[in-house]
Amino acid sequence: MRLSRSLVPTLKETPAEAQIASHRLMLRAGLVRQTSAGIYAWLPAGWRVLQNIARIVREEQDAAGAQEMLMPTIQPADLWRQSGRYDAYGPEMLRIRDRHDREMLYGPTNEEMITDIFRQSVKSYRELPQNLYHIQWKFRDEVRPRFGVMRGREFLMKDAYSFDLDYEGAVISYRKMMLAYMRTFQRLGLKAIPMVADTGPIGGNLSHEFIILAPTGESQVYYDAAFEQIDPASGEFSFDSNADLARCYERLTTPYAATDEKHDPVAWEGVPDRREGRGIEVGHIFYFGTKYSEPMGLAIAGPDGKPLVPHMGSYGIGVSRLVGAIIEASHDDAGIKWPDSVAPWKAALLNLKQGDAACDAICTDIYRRLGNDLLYDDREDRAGVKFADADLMGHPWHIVVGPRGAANGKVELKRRATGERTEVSVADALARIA
Ligand code: 5CA
Repeated sequence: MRLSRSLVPTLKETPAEAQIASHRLMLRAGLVRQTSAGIYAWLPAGWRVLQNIARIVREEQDAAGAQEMLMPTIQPADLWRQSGRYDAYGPEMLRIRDRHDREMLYGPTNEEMITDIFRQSVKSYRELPQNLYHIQWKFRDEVRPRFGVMRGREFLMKDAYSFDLDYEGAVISYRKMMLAYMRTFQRLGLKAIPMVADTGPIGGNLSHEFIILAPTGESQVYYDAAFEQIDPASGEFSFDSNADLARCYERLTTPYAATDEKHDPVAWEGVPDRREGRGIEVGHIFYFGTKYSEPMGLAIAGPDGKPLVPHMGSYGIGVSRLVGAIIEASHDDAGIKWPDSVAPWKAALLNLKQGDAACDAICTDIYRRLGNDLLYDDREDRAGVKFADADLMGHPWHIVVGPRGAANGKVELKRRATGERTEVSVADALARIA
């Protein structure tokens, strides 16, 4: 993309309303603009990041055997009356009436809707287990929306729903999701810790939150330092058999049991190197058995011909919250440092002398080769402005083209994460970025 033709409205000044780094940087780097309290428009750069995160989430859900679908944002109140949650949910639910005076709502989550779809379509135990997910906007009328997209009112969530024949099956589905989550967060450049959690309005009796460490986090967490050595992409972790999954679960949850103060006491004996920190919740998984299937009348034919009520779980990832969380975990005074996997563009191309024949020729050549992966800063601005904006926007690589180097066919390549700079040929620069 050419920056001179793009809506990437960067700000020099720090917006007064933003209290934490990610919120400030998301506004300053032109990723989002607030349109109402807790509701944001995603501008081109922010939307690219959001889509990159969603793609990684999707790939890991698919790898764990979940099926993607799409449910609507607007739901009938009637479904929530059947589960008994319509009144219980309270003022966080945005309730709407249509022109026929029918009660509707903007979905805060989809347990009822997926249970309804499942009960219409699935008749036999032979069709289980299944896990269905979608990546869809949610609305929760939070009392105090704050920290930008971290606690919004409208936000993007990946929510998955598993259906199993019994408790044992449901535990396997739960463990698969736990491993898929660990892999997802690792690919996003984050270290996530599974923490035993309250189930709140979703219900059930087995639940973990996934917390990433950041000083501005809302939860206090304690964890074993050994947790930092875990690599969920290594051969030690696999979905291949139930025994593998049991071992992974064990390894991810004990003796590294990380928790907040609410859940002490915890068995910390034998944990030699206990750490504590603040954390941001980026995901939450629940097993809740027949809490929705039972009252909503979801029953299928079991192996013995008798009706069987499936055991369910649900699994959420805060896709839009992750944009803020990644920035909290990865920035400096100059701006964002995007991990390669989610950056809006792989590289920025800084033409320091627009109109210089050699500079323009090299830039045109690089732009032609990298195209959509590149943000070409072709504005008529001073070099200092271009440097500052590239650091603020946090592109993993900066290709700097100035008249002195260009005359010899050289460019300067900067790695944003480390600040390292080298003078290289165009071919070498392209090879390193690839
Ligand atoms: N039905 C379950 C699992 S699908 C559920 O809704 N779980 S949840 O309430 O914990 O939400 C899942 C994830 O969505 C959270 O871990 C969090 O990362 C994200 N989330 C929740 N509320 C907000 C919000 N107000 N703004 C941004 N993200 C949010």
